[in-house]
Formats: sequence, C-alpha cells, structure tokens
Amino acid sequence: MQNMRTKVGCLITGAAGFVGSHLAECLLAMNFQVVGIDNFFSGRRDNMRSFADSRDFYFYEASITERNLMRKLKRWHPELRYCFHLAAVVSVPYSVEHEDETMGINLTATQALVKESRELDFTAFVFAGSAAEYGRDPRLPLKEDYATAATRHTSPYGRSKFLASRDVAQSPNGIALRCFNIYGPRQDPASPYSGVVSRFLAAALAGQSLTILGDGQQTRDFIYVSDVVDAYLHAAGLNRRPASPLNGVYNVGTGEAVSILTLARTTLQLTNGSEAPAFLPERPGDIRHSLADIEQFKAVSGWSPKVSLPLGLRKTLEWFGRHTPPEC
Ligand code: UD2
Repeated sequence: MQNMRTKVGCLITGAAGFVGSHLAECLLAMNFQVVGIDNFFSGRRDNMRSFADSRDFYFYEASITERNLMRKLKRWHPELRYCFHLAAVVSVPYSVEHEDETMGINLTATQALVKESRELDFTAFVFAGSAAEYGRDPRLPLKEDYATAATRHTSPYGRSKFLASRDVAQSPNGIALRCFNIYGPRQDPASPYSGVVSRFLAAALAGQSLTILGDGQQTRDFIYVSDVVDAYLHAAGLNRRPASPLNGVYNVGTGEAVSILTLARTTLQLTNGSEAPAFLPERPGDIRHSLADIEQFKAVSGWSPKVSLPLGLRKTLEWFGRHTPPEC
C-alpha cells in the first residue's frame, strides 16, 4: 500500500490533451502522484479542470523539447518512476506543412526523453504511437510487424511516430502503444485534427447534418478513451501486482471495423437526429480501411477493450450535453 510519503510518481507529457487528461485523472484516482507537462499547443487547460486542484497533481507549462527536462523534473519530484509520453504534434495536415518541426518534436524529443528515462532509472516509458505508423498497408487486420523501415508513410506524422516507436521499443524500459481511432469526452470537435466521432456528435447536437467525406464505406477501428487509459496502465504494469512493465510495440484498438455510414446511423439514432447526412468528396489522402490486430497486446498484458461503440458514443454524448461544444 502506498502511504502519503511514498506515493509513486508518474510523469505525463501532454497532460492537458484529450487522452493525457483522462490518464492523469485515472492515475490520481489510483493514488499516484502525477506530474503533468503541456505547452498548450493543442492541449487545453480546461481538460484538467476536474483534477487541477488535486494535492497530488503538479503541473508545469513546458515543451518536451526543453533540454534535460526529465532530469529537472526528477530533481523536483524524486518519486517519479513512470513516464507516459503523449505530447506530440498530433495533426496530420500540420505535420505535412511543418515536417522539420514534427520530426523535432515527435522523434528527436522522444529519443532524448526515453534516453533520459533510462539514465534516471525510470521503471517504464510508455509512448503514444499511432495507427498512422502502418501507412497504407492493405493487409488487415494490421499486425505489429507490418510496419517496417520500408513502410511508405502518408505523412511526416506517421513516419515520426513509426521511428519514435521503434526507438522506444529498443529501450529496455520502453513500450509503444499504437492506438487506433480514439474517441470520447474532451475530444475537441473544432480542432483541425478532430476525429469523426466528435464532429458527428457536435453536428447532430446542433441539429446540423453530418458530413460524410466520400461514400461512407471506409472503415475505422474506434476505441473509447477509457480503454486506451486502461491499456496505458497495463503497458506500465500498474494494474498488476507486482508491477511488471512490458517492452515492445503493441496495437491498441478493438479489432472491429466500423464504417463511417454505420457510425453516422448510430449517431443519428442516439441523438434522435433526422437530418440526412451530407456527402462531400473524399478527403485527399484518406485511408480506406484501418483495423487493428490486438491479439499480441491482449496475450501479454491481459488487457481487453470493454466499452462497445454504442456505449462509448452514449457516454461521449452525455459529456457533450454537459459541455457546449465549440462551433465546428
Ligand atoms: C486518424 C487520426 C489521425 C491519424 C490518422 C492516421 C483521429 C481523430 N485521427 O485519422 O490523427 O493518426 O488516423 O491514419 O484519430 N470523416 C467524415 N466526416 C467528417 C470527418 C471525417 O466522413 O466530418 C471521415 C474521414 O474522411 C475518414 C474517417 O471519417 O475516412 C475517419 O476520419 P478521422 O479524421 O476521424 O480519422 P482518420 O482515421 O482519418
């Protein structure tokens, strides 16, 4: 049992982000000390509202590109033993326009952090990888070893995440989780990289028609944010006794493909929407199908996704109902 003096510390980069804020909330509820950093490039202070005043939460506005960042934080918080590295350039279009910046943040800064984490004896360094690491691979479901140096990535975002995951996995304390399409409360429908789920829910609640880009037959593997948080805990071994972190690269998804048309229909059912969806041309560079093979991660960690799409959509909808979504 942890007591007040010996709480184990977890560092979360991107703590003000969509997933990072859920992870922070969960770790605080599990009685860990949480040190969060974010530079608010895409994160929002409001995401941390429910736990910002917690006495076990320490927040620093900082960039992950800062030299010796972990060393400094470890000096201030000697309890730090786990790092969840989620801060990144997360917008695919932004990455195309700012390739060097994306590589500097998503790859070079990650390499520096994982190295520092090893030198500082961190038990685990868990990295937010991405389904984008697979590029346009048509072999479905996607298995971890399909992404290789020969993979043709469709954006600097995908390339940077692939190279960073590979380096993280080579560190004895490193785990990279390739998350597929995450959705849930706090996903901002107004941002340029927002996902289709939040866009659909925000539009339906505003009585606007949903916009389907292309024919709607394209499919994605949608995973609810609490299942992703649970995957981070499993990766670090924090919900096993004794804690035994994993090492390597693992997919995190549901293993189920859902078409955008099905998503639109389910959204309309849940919101009692009657507006017919509007069809617009396919998004340039869009991937047709994306589906995770999650067998490896399930086998090594005991994790499995728990929240079905209808349930996850209902929970997200409930949250949207309580928070007026920004214009999208
Ligand atoms: C996901 C990630 C992205 C990157 C990419 C790599 C999210 C939110 N985005 O993009 O960061 O990792 O995978 O492959 O997880 N669509 C509509 N109507 C809308 C919005 C989207 O029909 O209003 C379509 C869109 O054209 C696409 C599908 O919905 O076919 C999913 O779009 P998305 O932006 O939610 O996610 P994705 O998989 O393109």
